[in-house]
Amino acid sequence: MEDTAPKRAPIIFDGMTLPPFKPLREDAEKRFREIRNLECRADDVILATYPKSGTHWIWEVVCMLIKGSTEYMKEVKEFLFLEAIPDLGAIESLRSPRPLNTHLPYRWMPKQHIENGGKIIHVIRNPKDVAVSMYYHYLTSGVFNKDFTFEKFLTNIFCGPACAMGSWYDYVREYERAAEQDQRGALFTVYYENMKKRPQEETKRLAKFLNIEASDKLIADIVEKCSFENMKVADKTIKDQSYMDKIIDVGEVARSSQPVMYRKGVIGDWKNHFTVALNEQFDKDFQEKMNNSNLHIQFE
Ligand code: PPS
Repeated sequence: MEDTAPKRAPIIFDGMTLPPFKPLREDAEKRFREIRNLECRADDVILATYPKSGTHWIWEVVCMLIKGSTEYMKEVKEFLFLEAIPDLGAIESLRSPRPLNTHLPYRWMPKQHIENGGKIIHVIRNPKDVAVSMYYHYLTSGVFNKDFTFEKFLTNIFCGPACAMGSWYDYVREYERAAEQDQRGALFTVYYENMKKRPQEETKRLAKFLNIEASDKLIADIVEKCSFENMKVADKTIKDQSYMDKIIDVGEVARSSQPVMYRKGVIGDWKNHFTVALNEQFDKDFQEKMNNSNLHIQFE
């Protein structure tokens, strides 16, 4: 059964359009300030991602590394998603280290976490695949009508303030600057594409960054458990999806038979959606905006 979600006004704050989680719907500025002023522990780990960059994937990997076990978290990733947690004070009762996650830009990251030199993992995915993934997310959750084309999305929404969390460029460049200024090695960058191509090696790098001793067997088992196919099944069979009803109003998202989160999980699906003209225009824009960037964005 498919339905179309009733249209509600977008939530806009600090030049960004925000996902419709209840705390943001109620008072976005209040939640942003609560996050900025969050009481942090020295060993908190914060996963920071632009939407559709592989947050669910890397969060599960990080959780398994922290636990030293390949058991899936029963909780959905949103259970520790700073923007969505109904009462942020609830995380005080959690055991350390806490694998928190957020889509907030660096300027809104918890001050205390930064002062502590607390660990931040920033996941980057190439913006063409992010755009495709986000387009389908909006389409399946009823934000767009079925006749809203990818071309319209790319030209009118993606990379502007109407896009979730604003422009991809602003987001990744802000984290890039923070990483360049980070003297303590607290900000770690993971590329979605590297994780796809060399999951073993990248998972080992993550373990090292987290100061976790992990055997090759544990790393291999985590890679297997966190493959796209296995996570897609776990999402349906293991995760407590009822939590989503606590953090998002039923009327905000449409029901759909299409998967919103575990759609394809590949590199390069953009090739099936960009026309030659769209691609040329995108590449031109990309060159200009990433002109002096040292990020290694991989489109295939
Ligand atoms: S969200 O809504 O912003 O939290 O989404 P996010 O989790 O950041 O990104 C969703 C995309 O990540 C893909 N995904 C994976 N790819 C590879 N391996 C694994 N295990 C995996 N898990 C999730 C997911 O399929 C979404 O990408 P698309 O291209 O839409 O399939």
